[in-house]
Amino acid sequence: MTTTHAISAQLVQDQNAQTQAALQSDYQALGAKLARYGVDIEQLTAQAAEFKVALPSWGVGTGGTRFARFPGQGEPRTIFEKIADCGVIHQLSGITPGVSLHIPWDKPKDPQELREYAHSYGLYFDAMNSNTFQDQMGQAHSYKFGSLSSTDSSVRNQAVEHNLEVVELGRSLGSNALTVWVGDGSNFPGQQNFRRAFSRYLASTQAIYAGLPSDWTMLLEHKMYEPAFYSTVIQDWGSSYLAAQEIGERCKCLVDLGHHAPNVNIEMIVARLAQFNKLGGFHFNDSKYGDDDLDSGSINPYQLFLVFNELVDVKALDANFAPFYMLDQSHNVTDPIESLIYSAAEVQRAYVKALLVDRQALSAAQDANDAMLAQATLKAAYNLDVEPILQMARQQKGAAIEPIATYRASNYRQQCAAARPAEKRASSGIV
Ligand code: PSV
Ligand code: MN
Repeated sequence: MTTTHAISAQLVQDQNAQTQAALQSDYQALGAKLARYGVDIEQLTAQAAEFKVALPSWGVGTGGTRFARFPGQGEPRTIFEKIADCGVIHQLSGITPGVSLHIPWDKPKDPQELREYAHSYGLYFDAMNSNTFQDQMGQAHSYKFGSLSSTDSSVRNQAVEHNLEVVELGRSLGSNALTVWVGDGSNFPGQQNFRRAFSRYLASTQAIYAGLPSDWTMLLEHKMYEPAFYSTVIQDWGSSYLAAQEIGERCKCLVDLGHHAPNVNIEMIVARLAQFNKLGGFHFNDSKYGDDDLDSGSINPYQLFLVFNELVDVKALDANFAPFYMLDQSHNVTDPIESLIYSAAEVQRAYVKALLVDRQALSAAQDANDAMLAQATLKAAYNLDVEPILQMARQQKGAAIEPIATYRASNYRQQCAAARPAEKRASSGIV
């Protein structure tokens, strides 16, 4: 099947032609520098080119807060338009072929049609997300007081059924993972019995797991607060780990970088979960205060690098280690397509820098308790500018050397503004 490109391949080529000479010279200079350290730049470029991070379907529309949403122009109105936007992001970045759907937001009438449509853009479906944190029109029971952990068995059954429907749909779309995040929790001390709520959650997730196809993974996403502001049922990685451990081998933990208290050592959580084979996936984003859902790498790129430092370290010991990588961001003031292109590259950058860490030197410094040399070894990799590697990987794939500039030159957003007149929508909300 030939891939549909919303932006003409000729335009990408013409744009690339303008920066090709500069890239060649930067790439050669970096290659020579790396060679002095015994690193082969071609090998790094090949690894950068293989890197993938999935797009959140809900990220291509303008996000909002609980106060307001300020829609952008030409926003996607249907799942097909969202897929077309994801196609553009992948065309220009070259590293986002997976799309993570959220059900019922993205529920298609005809899954086969959607699957083929996505394939035509060179896209496939990554982990499926269920939604039992909102009530939908015509739903029999409300999730106001929780879903999988509700005190009411009819609510719990409805939430389990919904997850099983999402799995069924995901099966027909070619996905192989289910991400479960619930808003269950409490707003007041005493409102909920912690142990009983957790037991009910476990029984419900066990029922979902029992219906999971044998080649699927179930990902449990923890979150410290919001929408519940006193306690949440899967509040932290400890609760998530305990649940995943109870539920079964193919049940793992998903780390959303924004779902922790400020200053928590997330890279250490990553190491802990990976050591016990329970690290299943990521929702990448960045934050300053809470679950801000800001663009990956925009606030603390060093933390992102330290997370990848752990991931690369684990992968060196276990070739089968392959967590699901997804972006989960809310774009309130930027063009979501630009944010997602830029963020995907930031995650890829953190990965490539982590590949550059001299692991032997780090290990030796650690064993010798040489704190200065250990941290300097990490910084030596982090401080290298690997942009030419990312650019070369994109160019080799026919993606854009300068993806944001190429996107702007294409006028894709202006075309969408004309083709997708704004619809009347609620003015607040998370997405
Ligand atoms: C919750 O904050 C979350 O991180 C979950 O992954 C949801 O599925 C997503 O955001 C969108 O609401
Ligand atoms: Mn998330």
